[in-house]
Parts: sequence; structure tokens; C-alpha cells
Amino acid sequence: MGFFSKLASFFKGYTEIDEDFYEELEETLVMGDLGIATTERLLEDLRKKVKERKIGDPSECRELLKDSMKEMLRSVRSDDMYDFENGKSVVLVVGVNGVGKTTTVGKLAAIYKAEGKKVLLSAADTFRAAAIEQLDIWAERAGVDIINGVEGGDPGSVIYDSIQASKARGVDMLICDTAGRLHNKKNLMNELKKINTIIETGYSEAKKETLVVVDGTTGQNALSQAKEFLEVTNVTGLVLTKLDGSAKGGIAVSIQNELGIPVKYIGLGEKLTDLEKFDPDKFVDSLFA
Ligand SMILES: Nc1nc2c(ncn2[C@@H]2O[C@H](COP(=O)(O)OP(=O)(O)OP(=O)(O)O)[C@@H](O)[C@H]2O)c(=O)[nH]1
Ligand SMILES: [Mg+2]
Repeated sequence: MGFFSKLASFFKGYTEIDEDFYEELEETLVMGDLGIATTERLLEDLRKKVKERKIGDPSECRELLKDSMKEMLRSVRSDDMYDFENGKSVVLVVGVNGVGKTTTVGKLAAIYKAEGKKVLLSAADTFRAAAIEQLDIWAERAGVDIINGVEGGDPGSVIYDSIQASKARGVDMLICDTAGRLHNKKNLMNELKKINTIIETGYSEAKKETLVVVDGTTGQNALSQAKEFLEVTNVTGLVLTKLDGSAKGGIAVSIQNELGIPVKYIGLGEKLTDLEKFDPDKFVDSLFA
């Protein structure tokens, strides 16, 4: 059951749309991880619709609110947002430690492989012990090849080797796992810049997709994390993981509204098949179901 399902009884508890109604609604939306800015935008939208359409019955607001959320989510999406999945592409997967990057790389590999694409994984997290073995296991599960570096080695050179291998083997999707933690945050961001340069100069003919992975159970923290990556790299999409562990889900709406970047995939579990493309209508319906 979605967090906003409780709104059904909430709407029934009011006989008219007054300031108390808006105030309580605002509290509920903020509690559902929508954040202040997005909540205010949604309420503004709702007030406008209520006024324009001369709505007096609070229960009608439920559908209006759902529509506003759907419109909000659609507005950050474009017809070509999945274009990188067709043709030669590099998918760079970034995010802070523990959010689900490596798992997402494995799941993406399985999806693309099932679509008949030639997939190669790049184990560019050379920092954390056992990160390479972890990705190796995912490569095996998905049935795809992997280019490994050595622990403590230079991530840039793993990326470089992976690009050469992609060209030589006619790879469609090169998916790169990266470290979530280096000695400090500045190091992490500098490393990402280096990796970007290597991809841009070494594989300029490929489409480039940079996915920031955030953990859906961390609420508004996910938003501030994603913002830091936006400052150093050209983020083209978000992946929201662990939604199976959170009933709230409002973060999916607020993060897209506030960053203007679409969530392209959602993680719904720890298994290979637990990754889906984000569907705004389906998602909003499930929040209210
Ligand atoms: N329930 C659930 N767990 C997930 C999901 N995605 C990842 N996980 C779990 O989250 C934990 C961390 O996942 P990783 O893929 O190792 O995360 P990471 O970002 O690569 O971590 P670092 O490499 O340490 O930065 C693991 O226990 C995963 O099984 C998801 O969608 N749902
Ligand atoms: Mg990892």
C-alpha cells in the first residue's frame, strides 16, 4: 500500500476545502518525502485548479493531486531519453557508497543482454576491496563480459582498457561501475572528471549516459547527494533504488521536480530482474493505491 493511500480517508474527513484542509494536506505530503519545495508547487497547482473549476468537494482533490504529480513527472521527460540504449553507448554509473551502483550495473547488463545487445562491464571501482569480485559475480549472473582492473589501481586506466575492448569486440553497451567512496569527496569528484575526459576523448563516437544512483529509502538526503554529482558531471538520468523498502516514494517526485532530470530506472529488490523503467503514471497510481 502506498504512503498516500491514507489521503483517501483524509479527504473524506473534510466537508469543505478550507485553509485547515490545505495545511493538513501539506503536512502529509512533506511526510511522504515530497519535500517543501515540491509540496508547495503541488499545492499551488491544486489551489489553482480548485478555483478555476469551482470545486467544492474535498474528495475531488485526490484525483487533481494525482494529475498534478503526473504532469510534473512528465514535464522532465523527453521522447529521446532512452536513445542511448540504441547504438554504441557508454553508461557511467555513479553515486555515493552503498546506494546500489554495482547491483544496478548487473541488472542493466541483464536487461540489455536480453534485448540482444552486446554488453561489456567495466569494473572501475578499484578502491573498495572486493568491489571487483562483486561485479564479476554480476557479470556471470547476467552472462556478459567484464574488464577488470586491480585493487588500488587507476580507475581511469580500467575505463581506457574497457573502451579499447568495446571497439575491438563491437560492444553495444559499455556499462561502467565506479567507486562510491575514495579517500575524500574531493578525490571522488576529481576521479569522475578524469573518467569523463577519458570517455570523451577516447570514445567520442559513442553516446554517453551518466546515471546517478540514489537510495530511495534515504528521503530528501537522496536529493542533496544527487545535486553534488550534478555539479561535477553532466548527469543525464537518475536511478532510484530500494523502493521495495520504502512505502513513501515521494522522493521520486521531488527529486525529478527539483533537479529537472528524469528517473530512468527504479530498483525494486536485490535480484537480477528487480530493475524497471520508471513509469510516471504507474508510479503515482501506486503511491495512492
Ligand atoms: N532491497 C533492495 N536492495 C538493493 C537494491 N539495490 C541494491 N540493493 C542492496 O544494497 C546494497 C548495496 O548495493 P551495491 O550495489 O553494492 O551498492 P554500491 O553503490 O555499489 O556500493 P559501493 O560500491 O560500496 O559504493 C546491497 O546489499 C544490495 O543488495 C534494491 O533495489 N532493493
Ligand atoms: Mg559498488
